[in-house]
Amino acid sequence: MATKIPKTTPLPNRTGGADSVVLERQPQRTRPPQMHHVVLLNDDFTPMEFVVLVLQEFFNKDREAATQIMLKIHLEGRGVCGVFPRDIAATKVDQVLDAARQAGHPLQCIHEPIE
Ligand code: TYC
Repeated sequence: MATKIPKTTPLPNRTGGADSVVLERQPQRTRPPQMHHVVLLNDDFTPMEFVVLVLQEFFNKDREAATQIMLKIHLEGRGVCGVFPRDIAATKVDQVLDAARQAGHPLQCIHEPIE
């Protein structure tokens, strides 16, 4: 009768022994998505009320916060409306520009990577 030779398949969780295997930690390969600011720019023609409505509709601001942001843009030239991954930021920009053009306002909106 043949003698059975025990199988010694190297397993990651074996400890010790000449045929034991040590797995090295792999460096992290995925990075969190780069975030973008969506920024509204001031102009002399878009009504303040329209900007407030845009901030409420597309950036989920309450009326108070929307008014503060609108005034900051009016006084400083630009203001951040929200922070999103790039694709969502691009969609927000499209939504704002579509709404502004439909209403006949020259409002400008951009997105830019943070840092
Ligand atoms: N400056 C505009 C006005 O006086 C108001 C305004 C605010 C326009 C913010 C654009 O992103 C803007 N009617």
